[in-house]
Amino acid sequence: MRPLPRHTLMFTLLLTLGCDGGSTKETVDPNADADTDGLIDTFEASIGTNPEEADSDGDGCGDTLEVLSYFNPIDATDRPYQGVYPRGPRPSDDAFAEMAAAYGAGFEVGQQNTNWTLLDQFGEAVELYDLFGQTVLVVVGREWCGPCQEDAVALEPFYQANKDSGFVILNLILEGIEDDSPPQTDRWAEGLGLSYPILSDHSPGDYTKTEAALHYIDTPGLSYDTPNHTLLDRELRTVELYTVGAVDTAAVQAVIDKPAPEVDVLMPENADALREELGLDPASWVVSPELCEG
Ligand SMILES: [Ca+2]
Ligand SMILES: [Ca+2]
Ligand SMILES: [Ca+2]
Repeated sequence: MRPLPRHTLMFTLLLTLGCDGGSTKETVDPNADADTDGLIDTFEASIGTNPEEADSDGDGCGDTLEVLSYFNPIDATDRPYQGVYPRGPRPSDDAFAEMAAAYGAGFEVGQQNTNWTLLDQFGEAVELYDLFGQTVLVVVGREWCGPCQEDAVALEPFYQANKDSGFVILNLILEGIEDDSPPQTDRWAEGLGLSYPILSDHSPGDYTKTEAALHYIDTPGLSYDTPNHTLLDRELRTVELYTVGAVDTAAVQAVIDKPAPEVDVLMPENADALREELGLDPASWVVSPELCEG
């Protein structure tokens, strides 16, 4: 064996002398997991969860489940719920900002859509940016509008056939069964047998001032026909804006068939083992809310 160079030897000797004063040394276990939830303390520190609390935000869903299924473990309003829709890894805010800078931020064709949030038929918030990685069809309708009902019903089997491939329909409802009345999204979903997100986007007296629907028309500020459709690709860029009438499902299918973009997210090294323990299907983004308490 080759002898160590002298200066290294000296250094080692000094280091040993310096550290060993005869007292008991504290050993730090790199795999320590104080709350025994499967996420080691150092990983929890890196994602901001409490290493001594298995459910950091107290929303009934363990940190491990939330991390593995792309929910926010330090936000109690964000968790798997009754009407949960598949969710994939979400880019960081910085990554979204970079995409917006590269493609332009807005709603015109080719642009990176700006984020928005609306409540669904279960009263849960659906945020556009949580759907990154999926092909999104925004469908705008009104409860009193017959063609809107027919369109929504016609889209259900297409949604069922493609939702596991990363496709989601966001059905924005502007008005209820009477002109300018608030929509009842649960009534719309149940009455028509729809399983995709139905979002209330009501703006009393002026539907050109809605939260999201007003972005998906070609001439902002003007009235819009329903049903209308806007197609977003898996990076949430507008592919086709405001088409009125029946959906061209072949065009939608072509976008669905494109692969999902890669996203850098922090995952624990033992993610596969933890998924198996929790009964999560690694090939699917769907997570059962029954895995949470309450
Ligand atoms: Ca832990
Ligand atoms: Ca939680
Ligand atoms: Ca949470």
